[in-house]
Order: sequence, then structure tokens, then C-alpha cells
Amino acid sequence: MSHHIRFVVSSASNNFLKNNYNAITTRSVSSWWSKVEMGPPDAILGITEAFKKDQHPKKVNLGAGAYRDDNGKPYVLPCVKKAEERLAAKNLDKEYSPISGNGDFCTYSINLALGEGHDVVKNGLNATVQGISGTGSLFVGANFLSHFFPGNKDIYLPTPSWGNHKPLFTLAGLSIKSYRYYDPHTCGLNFQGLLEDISKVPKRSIILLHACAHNPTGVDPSPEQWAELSALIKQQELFPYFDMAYQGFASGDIMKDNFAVRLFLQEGHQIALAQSFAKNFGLYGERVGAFSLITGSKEEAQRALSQIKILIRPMYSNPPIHGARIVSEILGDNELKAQWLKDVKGMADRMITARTKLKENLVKNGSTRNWSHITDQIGMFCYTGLTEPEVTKLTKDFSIYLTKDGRISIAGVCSNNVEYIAHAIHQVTK
Ligand code: IK2
Repeated sequence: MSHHIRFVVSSASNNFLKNNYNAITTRSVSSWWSKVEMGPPDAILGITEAFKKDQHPKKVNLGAGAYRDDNGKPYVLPCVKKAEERLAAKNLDKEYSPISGNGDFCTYSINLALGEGHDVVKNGLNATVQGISGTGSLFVGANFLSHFFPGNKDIYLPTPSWGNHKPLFTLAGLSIKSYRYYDPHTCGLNFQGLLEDISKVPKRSIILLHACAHNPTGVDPSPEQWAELSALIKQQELFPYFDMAYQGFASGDIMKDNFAVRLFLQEGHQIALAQSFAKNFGLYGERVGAFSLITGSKEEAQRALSQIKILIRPMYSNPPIHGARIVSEILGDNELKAQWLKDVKGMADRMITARTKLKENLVKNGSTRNWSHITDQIGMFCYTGLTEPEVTKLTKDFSIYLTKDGRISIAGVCSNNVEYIAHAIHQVTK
């Protein structure tokens, strides 16, 4: 690729430049960036771009995981609207946050994750920082582990896992390994495979666990399976890193969705934890999250926190202020917190209902496939079991957009499109 250069004509060389202007402006030089190759669109966010270009009147976006109300519209939670009104009335300044973010927000976040009054928090064992939503919080933790984890720098991810895990942990300098998780035959958990694989993981490695509402499969271990997993991970001396992007959003109950995290702490694990407030507070674009490391003593937590801050400073200096203020306003006020619990349950319930409706409509359309996994799976996503050619056909013939692994965002299924989606899925799978 080459560029044309334009000069501003200004000096004694005026005449020369005027005479030679055309020659100069059309002369080409090679660009510094001529060797940069076109990269592929993001596997998830690229779908939204393709969806926007589509002119089909019935087009549906089941790609990116963002909640929609039953009219298919983005949803600002009522508790968030109220919190913003209160914040506006406070006329707050726009000063920088500390490197570790809003202190109140950090306390509310860890209390939410572990349940109020947890011994870990009472004893100051957590080093918690505000992060840039779930992704940024995961990345801060990944960098800390990459620098300071005393064992192997290998991180074991479930197969499959959220598409951004691999690039994110790789960028932080960890090396990616995997363990079996999903069984395509049952569209459920391959618990035996998971146990077999984890029992072979070299001691002192890192293992990534989805705290609830596993993305992309919507398949979570049962409480009994979590207990077995916890025992095995302890026996193998692995370090659990929990990714908790959906607390409250999966079942509608914040204490149910944090079960695994509480269990692991109760069983004596030290854990790392990344939280996102994108889904459960509907604060996608505000980029609110938190990273916590659970340590052995208050003094150790302070040392760890000092190092986390040293890593954050050159990355982005300090986090944005508005979203963390919204969350703090809500979690710090009984009335707003009660409203939030209602709001988040409302979203979870709508998605649970959408699952049932989708399954019913598939049966109504005459599909004889077993679709029980649609309602067995939990959270924002359903791993339909559709093959890549079926997905391609769904997009090409029906303008229904989803990731090529057959994952659909249940939040995109509404009363006014569920029949169309079910009809289309039946057409491509019969
Ligand atoms: N971790 C997991 C497991 C997530 O699912 C997400 C959100 N992903 O949503 C996009 C999609 O899969 O369609 C995150 C972390 C982080 O999300 P955020 O950075 O928006 O908080």
C-alpha cells in the first residue's frame, strides 16, 4: 500500500513547489504499515457487525451476550436509573480514582461475591481492586499470576470456554492447556472426562473455573459435583481462578450463583476471582468489574495488593469512575439493593421462560429432536448442538445470527420472534 504526500506551500521555495506540485503530490512512498495483514473479525462481536448490515425484516441477533427485554430492546435496570438520579443530585467531581479503584465499590464487590460477613473479608485476607469489567479484571489477575504465581505458568481452561479466555491469558504470558468439560452427545457435562483430565494435571498449575452459567455451554456442575471437583483440585494442589460474570443473572439468586466460590473457600482453597457487573447490573458499556486474590494473612493481602497496583499503573493508570459509583450507590442502600435483586431476578426469569418457549415451539413445529438441554442449561447461553453447516444455513436463509459453535444468546429470544426462531431451527435440523 502507498500514500500520496501533500505539502503545505509556505516559504521561499514557493515557486518551485507550485511548479512541481502535481509531481510531488502524486509521488508515492511505502507505508510503515504495508506489511500489516487484515485480521479476522472477532468471533463474537463480529457477528453484531454482520447483523447490523443485514436488511431482512425478521433478522435476529443471537450472537453477543447482551440482555434484551421482551421487545428485543437493550434494558437499563430500574435500580440503575434511580442510582443515576441520586448521583446526578450529588454533583460529584470527576477526579481520578485511586489505582485500585473506588474503595467502597471494592468492599461491596467482595461482599457480594462471598456473601455478607464472610470471614475472609472480616480478617482482611482479600486483595481486591476495581477492574475494567470482567475482561479487564481477568487480565489484571492473569498478569499478577504470570508474574507471581509460584507454580507452573500453565492455565487449564474447560473445553470449550469463553472465546476471549485464550487470547487474554496468552497475552498475559500464561500458557494455555485444557480439560474436558462438555459432552456433545448429551449436550451436558462430561463429568467423568473432567475428573480424569484434572487428575492428570501437573501439580501446582492454575485451573480456570466458570463460577456459574458456563459460557458458552450453559452447563454447570451440580453442587455435589462441585464438591467432588473441589476435593480433586485440592488433592492435585491446583490453584483455582474463578471467572464470575453472571452472579444473580443465572438463577436469579445471588447466593445460589456464588455457591462454588463459597464452597471452595469453605474447603480451604485460596482462590483468584474476577467479577463482572456487565450482565447482572446491565452496565455493559460502563466497564465495571473487580479482581480479588484471597491470601493467607492480612499482611500478605497488602503485599499482593501493592504488586497488583504496580501492574495496573502502566496498563491504564486507574479505572473509570461512573460505573463503580452506580454499583456502590445500589449496593450501599437497602432500598436500591432490594430493587436490584428484583431487577436481576426479573432478567433471569425472563431467560428461563424464553428457554421453555423455544423448546415448546420447536415441538409445535414438529421437531422430533431431543431439545431438553435447552431448559437443562442455565444462564445467558444455550449451546444448541447445531452444527456449523446448520448455523450457516440459519444465517443465510433466515438472517438469524449466532456463533458458529451453535451457541445462542437466550436473551435475544422474545415473544415476538420465538416462533420464527423455532421454525428456522427446525428447518435447518430436520
Ligand atoms: N467471562 C465470561 C465467562 C463471560 O461470559 C464474559 C462476558 N462475555 O460476554 C460476551 C459474549 O460471550 O457474548 C466475561 C468474562 C467478560 O465480560 P465483560 O468484560 O463484558 O464484563
